[in-house]
Amino acid sequence: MDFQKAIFNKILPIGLLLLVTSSQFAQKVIRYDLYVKDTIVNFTGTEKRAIAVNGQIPMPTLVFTEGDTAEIHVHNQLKETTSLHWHGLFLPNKEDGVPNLTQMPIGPNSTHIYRFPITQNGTHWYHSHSGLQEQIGMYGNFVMLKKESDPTFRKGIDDLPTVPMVLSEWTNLNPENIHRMLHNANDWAAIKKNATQSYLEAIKAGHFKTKLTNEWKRMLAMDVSDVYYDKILMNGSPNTDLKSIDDKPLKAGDRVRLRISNGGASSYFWLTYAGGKITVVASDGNDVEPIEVDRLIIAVSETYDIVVTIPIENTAFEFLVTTEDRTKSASIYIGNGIKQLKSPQPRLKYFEGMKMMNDMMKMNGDLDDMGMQMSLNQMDMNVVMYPEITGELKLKNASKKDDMGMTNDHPNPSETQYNSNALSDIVTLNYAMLKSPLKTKLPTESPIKELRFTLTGNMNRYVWSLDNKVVSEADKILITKGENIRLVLYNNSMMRHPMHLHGHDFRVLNGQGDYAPLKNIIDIMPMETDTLEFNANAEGDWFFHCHILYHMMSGMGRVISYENQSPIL
Ligand SMILES: [Cu+2]
Repeated sequence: MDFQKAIFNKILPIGLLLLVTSSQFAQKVIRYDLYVKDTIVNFTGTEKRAIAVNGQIPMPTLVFTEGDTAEIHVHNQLKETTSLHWHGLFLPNKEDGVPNLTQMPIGPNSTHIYRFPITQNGTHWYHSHSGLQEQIGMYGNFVMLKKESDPTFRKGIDDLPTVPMVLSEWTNLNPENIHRMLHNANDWAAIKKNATQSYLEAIKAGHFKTKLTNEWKRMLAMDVSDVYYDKILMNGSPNTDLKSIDDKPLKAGDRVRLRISNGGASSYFWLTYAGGKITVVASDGNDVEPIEVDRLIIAVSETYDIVVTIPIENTAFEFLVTTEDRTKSASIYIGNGIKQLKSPQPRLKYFEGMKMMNDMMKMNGDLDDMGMQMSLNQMDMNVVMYPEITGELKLKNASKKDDMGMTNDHPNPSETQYNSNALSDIVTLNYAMLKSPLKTKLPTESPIKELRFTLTGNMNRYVWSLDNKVVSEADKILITKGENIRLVLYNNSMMRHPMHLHGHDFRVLNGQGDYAPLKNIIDIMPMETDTLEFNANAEGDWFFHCHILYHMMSGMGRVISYENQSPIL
């Protein structure tokens, strides 16, 4: 009795305190109603079917503050089922929005309510997880604001004028046809992009032998992306002016924070700015120590928060978004006055890339083990194709040495040969440069479970998988609550893959020790190995998959499932 009384006395004041605080900072329920409906768009002079939410593409930006409760009513006015996934969010598994895994699909003419507490802050996004709907409009930004009272609130960053921005692509082709054509190994996309490596072009460019070798290895024309797109969109438009934020005109000296999500289905984008350096302040919704770069690539489904400055008066500076294959771009002009353009990213030198791929491939089409550990996007094999980087010359010199039969101290390509930061004055962001401002160490007392996956695939048949199995052929990956999971991912395919884990952030082991950055997407280039860690702290069935839409639809993923949990469906 005395014991209970003691507790009661102790609890009482705390209870009163809670009462006071809850009246001061009442938990707000923020409700959004989203109407998902067929629409007709015209981005290219041709009318095409798309899906709009509340009449717009992209879907509306949803804004919350950490501590709110989100209540999102999804009204499906399509003739087909739909779903919405809240990318990068920590939430109860049943709210995760993966049809037939965490919920039943939302049927036509029905409403589904998602309700979950907002327990984090940062730039995230949301999209349909049903079929190929993401390709035709179902993507939008999802912003969770940090409270000013938050000890991690960064003055000069978290209080800057801010613009949410979702990048995407538009194709006039029906995505179902794209998917079919990719499986038919038709090189229509390359033809349209004028990047086809025909014999004639090969001879002209003096690379006939390279082309022949390629054919012999049964390689298709090499390409850095799968799909041809008609337009690149920033917040739904290829060209926009940003003259003011919250009705305040932008002027010289102003710093602007862009919350950028890559909502594209299969495109990577280079980000460059005509007004100088780009300061990266967050990735995948997690703060990083500010870092200045000249350019960065944003992988499919990643988010970056960046800060740019308007350096001089009466000028609008181009912020340029260019597809990785450099065939298309979109721009936003930041500021007021004469437009200062960013020089376009020069066209890729495909033959240089093809020749290099040849050198790296064995006769059976597998990649050669280059005898060095590649990871974290530090060595970009595409560097030989970037005219703006001086890499080509050094590579030529290296191979000349070999041709002359001279002893080579470094039989394998050296790190510098593919490191754009070592080869030029341009600073390119890579994952090793990201550092969390806070320690991200996992609980030390937890047991470690290591899971290894090889990213596998075949460009000719367009089959993408993990360990040569697609998700439907593979068992769920069982983990136990409380364990520390270490994921070691090796990419043994010819394409890069942005791997995404639902419901958790992982630490990227990138040499920053206790300050390893937290992300929920890791882009893995060919031949790279990356190691990720997370604490298993959220029960449920969580999808782990490549976020290139057509790779995911081909089966490149797994379900990571907590043991001994009660089934959801
Ligand atoms: Cu992929």
